[in-house]
Amino acid sequence: MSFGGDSRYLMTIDDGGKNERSLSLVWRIGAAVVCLVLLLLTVILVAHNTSAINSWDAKYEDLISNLTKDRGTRDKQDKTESSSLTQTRDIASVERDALRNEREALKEEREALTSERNQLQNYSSSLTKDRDALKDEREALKEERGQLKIYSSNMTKERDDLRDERKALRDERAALKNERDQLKIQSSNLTEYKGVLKEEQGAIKDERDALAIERAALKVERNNLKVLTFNLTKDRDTLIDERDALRIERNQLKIHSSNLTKEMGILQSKYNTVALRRDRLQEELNRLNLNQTASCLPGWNLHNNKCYYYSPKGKTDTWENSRADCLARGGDLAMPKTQDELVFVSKGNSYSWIGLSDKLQEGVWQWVDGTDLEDLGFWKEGEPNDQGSEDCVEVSRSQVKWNDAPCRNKFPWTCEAFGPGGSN
Ligand SMILES: [Ca+2]
Ligand SMILES: [Ca+2]
Repeated sequence: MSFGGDSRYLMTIDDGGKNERSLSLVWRIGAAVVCLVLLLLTVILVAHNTSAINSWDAKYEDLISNLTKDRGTRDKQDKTESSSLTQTRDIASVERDALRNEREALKEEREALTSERNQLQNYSSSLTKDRDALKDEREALKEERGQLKIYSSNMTKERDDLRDERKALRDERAALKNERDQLKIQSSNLTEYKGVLKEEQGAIKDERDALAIERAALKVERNNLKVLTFNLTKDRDTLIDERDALRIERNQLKIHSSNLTKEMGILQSKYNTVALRRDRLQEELNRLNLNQTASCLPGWNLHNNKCYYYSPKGKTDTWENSRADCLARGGDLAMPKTQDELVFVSKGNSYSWIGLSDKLQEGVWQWVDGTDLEDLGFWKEGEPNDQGSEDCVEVSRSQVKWNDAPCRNKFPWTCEAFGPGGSN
């Protein structure tokens, strides 16, 4: 079936309506309305064309009538005008032919429109069927709409929930914005603080390096101190041992000192006795000097106003006994304090005890008159050496030098006493 441009469109809709029932109801109704409008317009156009043709026919007949009426009068008036009219008539005839052709064409068109109208009527019948089908579909759609309403209600509720959620999210976003701003401020502060920390870190690194150097130096010092401590510990232990030994020795010396003090008291008493005796003898000697010429007692030898007694040949004794003999003879062991006196004292015997000892205090040499040895004396080379506790002094004739020897040894001895008119 063909209806020109509009007909193809309608056919497309028709075929679509048949094949695709799922198109919307509104679209189908609209298509039906458009088709009806087009049918109405076609009918109106056909009617109008028929009317125009009839009008043209009437006009033409009127014009012929008029021309016929005027032709008699005009033939008489002017042959030239007649020619013009003839031309006009020809033109009118041509126009009439044209109009007739047009009328024929319109007739054909009317027939075509009539045929089209019939086709449209058929199509309308088809559309009526479609409408019924669409009504059924509309009912189905109504039902679907009810379901959609329920769905819409649910969706509305869900939408409200989503709105609430959106509101909550907006609030949360606002809170997050505030938090972000605070974090920005905090970040700025932290950046500044980081700068400060970096500077501080640099300073700490320098300090750490200095401390590392110092620590290395301290380690070396510590090791040195360990060695020193070890040595000092050894020294301390040694000193402790020495101290203990010295304490023992000190205690022994205290006992010895106590004994010596007692002995010194005894000796001091003896000395006082002897001194008293010496004074008496001195007085007697002075008395004798008044009556006699200068001389020593028999057995004594005068030298530089001092009298010396040599022990008899072959007789020997300890230092103490030798001194006791001298004291008994009114003198004491000889005290050769000069080279001249030493020579004189030494020549009496090959060896002789003299009145010098360190019996009271080791190393402190003292004459028997209680005075200390104040000069270097006349010691042999290497003496005094206290070899085997030597506290008493002897001289030899061969060397004319002093030597310390054990007091218990037995030697000859030399005594000394005041000389005539002099003092010891
Ligand atoms: Ca000694
Ligand atoms: Ca000696």
